[in-house]
Amino acid sequence: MGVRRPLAALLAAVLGVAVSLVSPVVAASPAHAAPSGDRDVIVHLFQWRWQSIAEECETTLGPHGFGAVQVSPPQEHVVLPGEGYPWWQDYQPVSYRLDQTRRGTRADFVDMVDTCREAGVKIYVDAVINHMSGTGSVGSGPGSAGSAYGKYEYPGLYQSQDFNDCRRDISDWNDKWEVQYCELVGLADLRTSSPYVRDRIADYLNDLVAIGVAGFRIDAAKHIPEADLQAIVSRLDDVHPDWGGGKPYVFQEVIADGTIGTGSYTPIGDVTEFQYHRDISHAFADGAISHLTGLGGGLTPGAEAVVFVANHDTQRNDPILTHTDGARYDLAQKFMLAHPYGTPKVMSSYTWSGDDRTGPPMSADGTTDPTDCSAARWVCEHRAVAGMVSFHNAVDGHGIGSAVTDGAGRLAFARGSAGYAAFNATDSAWTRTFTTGLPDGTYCDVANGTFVDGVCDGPSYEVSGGTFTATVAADGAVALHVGAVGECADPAGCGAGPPPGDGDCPAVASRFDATVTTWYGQEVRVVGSLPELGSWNPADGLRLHTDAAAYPVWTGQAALPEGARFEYKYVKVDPDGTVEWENGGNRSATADDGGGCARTFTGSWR
Ligand code: LAG
Ligand code: CA
Repeated sequence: MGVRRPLAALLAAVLGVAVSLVSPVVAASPAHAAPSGDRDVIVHLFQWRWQSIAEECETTLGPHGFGAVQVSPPQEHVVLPGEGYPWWQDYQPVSYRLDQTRRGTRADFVDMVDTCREAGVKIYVDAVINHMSGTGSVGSGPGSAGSAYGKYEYPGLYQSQDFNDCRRDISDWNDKWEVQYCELVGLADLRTSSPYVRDRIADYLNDLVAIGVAGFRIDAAKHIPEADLQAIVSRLDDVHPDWGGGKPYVFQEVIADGTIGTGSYTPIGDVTEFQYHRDISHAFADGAISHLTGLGGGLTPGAEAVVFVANHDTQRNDPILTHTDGARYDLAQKFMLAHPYGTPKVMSSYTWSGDDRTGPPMSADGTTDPTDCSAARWVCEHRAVAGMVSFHNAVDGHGIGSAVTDGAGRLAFARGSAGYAAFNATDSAWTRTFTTGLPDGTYCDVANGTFVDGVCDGPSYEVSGGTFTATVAADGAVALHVGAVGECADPAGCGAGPPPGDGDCPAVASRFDATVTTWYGQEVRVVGSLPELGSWNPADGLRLHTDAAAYPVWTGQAALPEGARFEYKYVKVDPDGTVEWENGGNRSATADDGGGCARTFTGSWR
């Protein structure tokens, strides 16, 4: 970090904000549509209303450096009151109108795309293009926007000839033809080999591109013959100039098996890597993460893989590690953001109990409620990992450097000289000194806080000689990077950093022993970020004293709140009030008692 100047420090103390000489990490829009480089992190705001997504882009996603939102399918869908308006209504299209879904109107959708773009966040649409509706509890219209329909009959759009002839469920999943030409859970399977069908799908997707949508998740991609999907993607228009033009970003949902692998689809675009999901989830669930520096080895090349800990299907059908696992799950999502393999997709869930058809919080007519992250059912777990998005962006291009592990549930590694992260998937704290490639300085811990516009709201650590010592909490992490250099803006509110003390001291009797050579009449003070140290105002700093026997050691004492993290410097004050600050960066420390509610801080003038 740049040396924090007293004036800046004073302003920071007065205004309650950090004044940093380092520019914020929020990057400009990338010059290309494909998510490479910084700002490629996707968050799936599963089932969120368009207006709620717009607000989240402005308040949270943009400022924290998220790259894109995967939104739930925006096309008109079946409405199934008899099944309690399940979430999966969306996956049964009845037209490509955006006019009215349970998440809002076309105007709401357009406003969301604009608002998010202004916040630097792309919208990726979940494109359901393999099929239309099934028979279900309601086999015919109207759909959410009022369109009449029946299975294989969607007036003005598709008729019977636009569907494949198999017209029964896929039964033999080892038969590639069946997987691609028969029906996935009874859903009318589009004849995507037909130019007419390809054009209709492309019209829908290009309507979205014209609105400003920057990419697509291709639902059930494995069930669309590769050549058909290629032909559809080749019809796509270029994205909004703010995203640099070029083709939309495409990532395809391919659950690879022995019959169809991801490699069949990578010539078309990126693919979801489900084996990564299984590997990372089992590792964190089992507390066996020591080998994860190699995560992704042997899988789809990372540059073509979209990776995730859980998605909306796996959290229901085949849960390994989900939001119900709390801190351990958050830890896995943080790890995903720290590790270089793949394009990370962070999940954001709502809860349900019992029936996994349960839709999101909704009104009586099945319309989705606005998201309220403080309400019971919206989990909003993406917010718990927001700081790690800045880590992901800052360390881009740096591979995994030196790593340390306990051989079981603890692993820490460098990302070159740009970052360092430690993970503890055990039930007890992990204290050790880590050797990093980071330049010396004070770093914001973005695993436990965030760093936005130069303001750190988490703990901070001093890297000195390339090393720092930390206590990584049970199921916790610590992550430092060169884009988040600075100490906590408000030490009292920054939560736990290094050992915060055991809470048994009303205050820690903190003694400062400073070795400072002075001329007669000068005095020495300790000036720092706590009120007891003058809140960076030398006039209010802690006065030190010396005598003939002790000189040049100056000593003073202050009662500091136990666990308080603070920074400070020595100053010399002349009889006329002139202040001389010592050189170099701020000293940083924690008022943790080594027992006995007392602590001595020692140093020499620089
Ligand atoms: C997907 N990826 O390939 C989605 O990620 C997944 O969530 C979708 O299934 C699936 N493909 C089809 O787009 C979801 C539910 C299914 C649901 C389906 C259609 O997981 O359970 O099927 O959406 O709404 C439901 C019933 C079935 C019924 C079908 C047709 O569960 O029993 O046969 O509707 O009526
Ligand atoms: Ca198909």
